[in-house]
Amino acid sequence: MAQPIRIALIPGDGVGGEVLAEALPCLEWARNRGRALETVTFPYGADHYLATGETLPDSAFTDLRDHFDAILFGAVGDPRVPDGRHAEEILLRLRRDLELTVNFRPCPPFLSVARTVDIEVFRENTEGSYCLQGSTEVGRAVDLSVHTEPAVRRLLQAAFARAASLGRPLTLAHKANVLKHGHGLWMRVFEELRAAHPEVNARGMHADALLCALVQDPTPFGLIAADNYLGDLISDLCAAFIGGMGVAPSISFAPHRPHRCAVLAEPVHGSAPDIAGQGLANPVGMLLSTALLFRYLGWEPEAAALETAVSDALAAGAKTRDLGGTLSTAAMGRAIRERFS
Ligand code: GGG
Repeated sequence: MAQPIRIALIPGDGVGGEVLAEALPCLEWARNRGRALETVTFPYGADHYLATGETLPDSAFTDLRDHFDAILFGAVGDPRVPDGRHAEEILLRLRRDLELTVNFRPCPPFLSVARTVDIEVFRENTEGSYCLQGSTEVGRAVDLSVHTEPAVRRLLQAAFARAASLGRPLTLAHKANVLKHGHGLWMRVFEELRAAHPEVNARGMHADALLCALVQDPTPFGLIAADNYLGDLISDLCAAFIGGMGVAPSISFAPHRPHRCAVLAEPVHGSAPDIAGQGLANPVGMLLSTALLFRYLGWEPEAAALETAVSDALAAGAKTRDLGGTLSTAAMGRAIRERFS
């Protein structure tokens, strides 16, 4: 009998627990279809930090790293922790120390609200301006932006491989005209891979011009690769083309698999403390992230069924408040699940 896939559940803060709760019946459904999986829930988030002073203890990190295959994450961020320390030490640490270099943020066409958009953002997930190195002095603040060739190469290789397999264009967002060192490195690796992949229609584009072009007409774009900061901004903009942050999924993975736990799926949205606890959050981003996790695990029928169920539910008019509807988080989850084939 195959060893079960061990999935760690981390609801985190705010609406994280509410949307993650809607993913649990999907895991149960996959199990009932014969997928061997087991789950363990971890308490890390603002409540746990405020009660105990612990963010993510080293023992928990090593347990996640060595004894789990995947993490399904809700969201972090809480106004009671204004410096965001717990968010850094939980989510950003997991991404960094599990070496989850590739953050894949697709905007699937069935979610498009106006024009048909089919963009996939490949965001470097572990370094750049989010490397958490810097200093604040009187009148002077520094945030370092660190780019290493192995991480840049891993991210771009994943993007080129995907572009080649789909036959779709790839754009690198950069500001190498100003950020000569960091983005100069990105350009060098990009040009090398472009030469190695003549079959991919690949180009670099200054990020400011790219944002302008995206807002004017997102339809010609296929895949977009970017560093951590630009990828964060660009993927949120792209989420707006498909219905907003509530519907946008993401999955982060380590293509080089340095540890047993090499994947973390989470919705793009944060903890949304303004609507937390009211049943107003949209579970679609979480459920589509769960579908991405199923696909990563090789469970394609379950991934496709979940995506189809979301697409059908939306097409039938099932909508939470952010999409102009009236359904609660739980009612939206049910409307999707009742369409499972
Ligand atoms: N589910 C995504 C989430 O919780 N985001 C909150 C956050 O702190 N994000 C930082 C980032 O995405 O870089």
